[in-house]
Order: sequence, then C-alpha cells, then structure tokens
Amino acid sequence: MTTPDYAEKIPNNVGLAEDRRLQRALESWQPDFLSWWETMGPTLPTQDVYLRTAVNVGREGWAHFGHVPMKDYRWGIFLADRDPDRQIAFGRHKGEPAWQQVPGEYRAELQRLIVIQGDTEPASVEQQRNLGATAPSLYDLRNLFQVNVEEGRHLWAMVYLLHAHFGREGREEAVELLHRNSGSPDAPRILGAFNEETPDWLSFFMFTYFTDRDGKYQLGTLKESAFDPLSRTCEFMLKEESHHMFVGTTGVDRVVERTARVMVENDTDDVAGFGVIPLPVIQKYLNFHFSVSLDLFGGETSTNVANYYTAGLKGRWSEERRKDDHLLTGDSILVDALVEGEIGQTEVAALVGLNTDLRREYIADCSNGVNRWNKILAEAGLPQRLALPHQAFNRKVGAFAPSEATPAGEKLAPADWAQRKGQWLPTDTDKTFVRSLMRPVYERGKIASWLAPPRNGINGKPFDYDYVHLS
Ligand code: BYC
Repeated sequence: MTTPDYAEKIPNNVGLAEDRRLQRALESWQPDFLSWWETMGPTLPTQDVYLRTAVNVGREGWAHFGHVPMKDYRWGIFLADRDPDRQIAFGRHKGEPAWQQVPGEYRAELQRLIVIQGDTEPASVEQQRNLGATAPSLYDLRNLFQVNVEEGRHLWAMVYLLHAHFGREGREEAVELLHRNSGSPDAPRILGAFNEETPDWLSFFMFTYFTDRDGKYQLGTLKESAFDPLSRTCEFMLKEESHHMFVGTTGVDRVVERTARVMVENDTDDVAGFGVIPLPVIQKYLNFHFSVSLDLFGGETSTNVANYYTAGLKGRWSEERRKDDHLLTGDSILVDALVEGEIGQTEVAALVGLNTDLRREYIADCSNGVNRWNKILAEAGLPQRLALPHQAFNRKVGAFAPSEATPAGEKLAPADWAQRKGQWLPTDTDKTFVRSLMRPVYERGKIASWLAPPRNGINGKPFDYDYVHLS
C-alpha cells in the first residue's frame, strides 16, 4: 500500500507526487471542482461542520472527525489496498491477472461506466443543495453535509480514474462532469433519478434509502471489475456509502416513529393537522423513490450488461460467492416482462438478464427497510403497513416502460392511470403539505415536529452536540 499523503494539495494514497503530469492535470481540475462546489453545492452559509474525513483505507482509523469549514474539506483520492495476486473472477478472462491498465479493446465501455458513475455523484449534491435551509435539527444538517462532501469525494474518485487512465478524452469527460447539471434542460445529468428534485427532507431520506442503495449495488458490481483501479476505488467508496444509507434508513424510521406516536396519542389516522406526515403520504413518497430507483438498473434484458460481464468489466453482486461457472454462457433466467401485453415473465439467456439479477438483489435489500418501518408501526399497536410497489409500477425504463400498473401490479389503461396516479404518487397538494412542515430548527438539541430524534449522535457525541456552526 502507498502511505496516504495528507500534506499534498490533493490528499491521496496513489503516489500522486511521483507522477507530476497526472498531479498537474488533477491540480488544474481542482479549481473547477471548487468553483462548482461554491456555485452548485450547499447553499446554507456555515462556519464549520463536524465532518468525517477519509484519511486512510485500513479497517481501523480510516476516518478523522472534526469541525471543518466545508470549503476546506480535504477531498482526497483513496483506493483500497492492492492484492498483487488478484485474478479476474468471471467472464471471458476469468483466471487471468486483474488489469492494472485499461485494455484498448474495452476502453470505450469502461470509460462510459466510469462517466455514468461519476455523473451521479455531483448530481446528488446539486439535488440536495437547498435542504440546509429547512434542516429539522443540527444533527440532520450535519448528516446532509457529510453525505454531500463524500459524494464530492466520490466524484474525485472517478475523475482520478479518468485522468490517470483515459488520456485526453478522460480529461474532457472530467470537465463535462462539472458542466452537466441536475434538472438542466440543456445539459441534464445522465440517469433519470438524478434529474428529479429533492425539495424536502422526506424526499432526502427516501433518496438516501432507495437511490443511494442503487449506488451500493452498482458499486458492488464495479468492485468486481477486472480493471483493478476501478475495483479498488469502488471498494473504498462502499465504506463511505454505508453511512449515506444509514441516514436514509434511520431518517425514515424517525418519520414513521413520530407519525405513529401522534396517531396513537390522538387515536386518528388524520394527523396532518398535528404537524406530522400522514402514513399515506409517506407511502406515496416511498412509491416514487422506489420506482425511480428501479429504473437505474437499466432494462430487464440488456445486451450492454451481457457484454460488460463477458468482458469482465462489471460483475454480479457477490460474484465470488456465487456457485456457478462465472461464465453463464449456457444459463437462462426468468425475467419480468410484458407477455402479450400482460405483466408476466419470460425466459432469456442469463447474460442478458443480469440487470434483473441485480435488481432482484436490490429489491430484497429494500424490503428490509419496509419490514423495519412496519415493525415500528406494529410496536405502536397500529394495523397500517407500508409496502414496496410492484416492479411494473411507474416505470420509465425497461420492460414495463410502455405500460402502466397499480402498486399491486394490476395493469391499467393510460386513461385510468392518468386519473388515479394521484392515489399512489405524491400530488402537488401532498408536496405542498410536506414542504409546509419544513421549517429549520438550528438550536442545539431541538428538533422539528414531524420526526423523532435519533437514538444516538454521531461518533459518540450526544444529539445536542454543536454539529454545525452557522455563519
Ligand atoms: N436513465 O442496456 P440498458 C450512485 C440508458 S447510483 C437514463 O437497458 P444498461 C449514487 C442506457 O444508458 C449508481 N438512461 O441498460 C446514488 C442505455 O443507453 P445507450 C450509478 C438510462 O446499459 C445516490 C439505454 O438506456 N452507477 O452511485 O445495461 C447518490 C439502454 O440501457 C437509464 C451506475 O449506474 C436511466 N435510468 O444499464 C450518489 C453504474 N437506464 O447505451 C450516487 C454504471 C438505462 O443506448 N452504469 N439507460 O446510449 C451502468 O452500469 C449502466 O450503464 C446502467 C444501465 C445500469 C445505468
């Protein structure tokens, strides 16, 4: 392992000081990044924030916690330790040594995957930039900023790969990553979910639960990549990513907990007047974020993914734990499909069904959250339950994009969908109501009316710690 160099302008463990050309190229991208952060990053002015900064990649002591002005955050480049004996675990090159350089024949595909991954990172910062103005507590505000700075670091992770391994084209793509913007009509972000708004904190918690979890699964497949620097980068990113999903999981926990409590105390489902979010509105937000995140896995069948797998660029979730030949050339899989216009399944070659394989892993993981939230309702003595909508519900990508369905998975005619979708997706009225609750609470130890306080603070600190000093 290269020892982390923290004194450098760009902290890193990739020996940047020994590669002056690369160092200069990245140092010339750095001011563009900082100016993007100033113009497209968090809008709430702060003095400093109690943040975790990555300083190493080992199991222990990889992060440092302390108050730092956000603009001085040390965005660094950290790759997990290299295993010199690592072999490719799947596809046509199975058993060959992992690649330290990009093979010419796969250059375009690898670059595309890295650009798509890189594009999502700044996109999420842009989506979340105004949330500081309505933070429900200093604890939550700190978590928002933690997520934001680490998404910024994940952008650095991808830009490092582009600069180090893809020459002039890579450098041009790195520039473009700062020029596209979430929701921009002229230059939008690449994937659908990253052009949606995150206008309130319920959306933020749902986004960090559902959309960051897509990140976990996509990074998990890229961690299997034969291109070793990509694999090592993703391995370390996954470590940081788990906190983002914690923010989502516990955020929704706390919303459900507070709503359940007010329902029980007042013996009513109609809790909007008590300043909390009614369960049907929580369900609609869940429906939206889950369905939009399902789209991020691409089509149920895809020749792109078959090619990525066969070439060794992108593996399966837990590739090495799977008990098969890791080639999949003779295998088949049942994928969800419209069969003669009806929602059903069809058998396809396993390789072209790999997006479905990954989506299924993701859905199983998502249902853990729903079980958690239902446990909170059950423990409060309430009969209501939350549920994941059917895969055919509200899809814009893949097999179900041409049709409409209810959350229960019944097919709907377009006119019925237009008439009834407000029962299942947040309406303007729902969004306006949720936004009306979003009033900032910046006093230490205080919290907004619509969510419960967390069980624990950050890094052993209490909930009422001064996590953020505002300007
Ligand atoms: N929106 O063959 P298909 C994260 C395009 S999140 C718009 O079915 P494929 C994070 C597709 O590009 C993780 N377009 O799909 C989370 C293709 O275009 P071309 C991000 C879409 O290629 C929170 C065409 O449709 N990382 O890290 O097998 C905060 C046909 O596609 C969409 C990755 O995604 C869409 N939703 O799979 C911060 C990993 N879906 O080729 C960060 C890298 C598909 O016809 N990306 N299209 O021009 C990939 O592995 C794959 O490209 C995808 C798509 C999974 C995205």
